Amino acid sequence: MIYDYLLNTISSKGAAYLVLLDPDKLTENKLFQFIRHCEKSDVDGFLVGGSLILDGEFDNFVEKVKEITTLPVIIFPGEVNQICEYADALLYLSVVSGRNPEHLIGKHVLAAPIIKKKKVEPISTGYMIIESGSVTTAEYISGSKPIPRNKPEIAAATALAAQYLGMKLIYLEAGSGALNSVPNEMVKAVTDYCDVPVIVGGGIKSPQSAREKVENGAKIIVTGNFFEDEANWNLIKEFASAVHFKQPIIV
Ligand code: 1GP
Repeated sequence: MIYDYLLNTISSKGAAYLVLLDPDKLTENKLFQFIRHCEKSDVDGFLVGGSLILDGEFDNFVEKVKEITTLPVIIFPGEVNQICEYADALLYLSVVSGRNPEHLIGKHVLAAPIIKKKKVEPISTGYMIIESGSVTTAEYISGSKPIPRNKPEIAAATALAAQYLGMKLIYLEAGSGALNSVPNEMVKAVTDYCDVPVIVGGGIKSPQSAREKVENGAKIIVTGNFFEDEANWNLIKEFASAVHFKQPIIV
């Protein structure tokens, strides 16, 4: 089970590091090289998906990723059509920061029979969109208001509600390519207040910033955009080391 794999990784390395693969931006050749780079750099797994994918070949993309790597591939779905049998698991996201019923139950009803048929492990996740300086794709597409970034108490109460509803992960999302990542104080407020592992992603652009999230209690860090620029690939290892605070840094 991928959920257990994540818990074990958190317990052995301190926190887990996942890289988001964007089907729209990675050509086949680049995908192969990038995944090899991530494997060598101690990345713990991949997320695939997003709020808006222009390329319709989602299933093919996931299949290709699985052919290249033995690391877990987890769907991070933006829509019901992003469910396929090649993935190991899927974040079964509820946008608990918003009040749009489609993203609280509507899409789930449509997705559930497909998930069962395709035998993908669903991991129930309370998805919280946090204001990050400008309107993000996640916010726009989900048709919901983000949590104000200066209101850590709202974030903490929302996360606890998600935990009490039985969700197994909380995802604090600033949005892909966000100007500002989720504030450290908010990460701390949420992780102090609830017991389920907290993922932090969106706008994390340095190993230092990743480390700060982990120091404030985040258990899984996600980066995506930063590695769109190939010149940044040599920093993947530094990101992984910053996240894996229980492991000695090997240069
Ligand atoms: C988006 O949290 C992820 O859902 C990653 O965001 O692309 O900004 O790293 P970035």
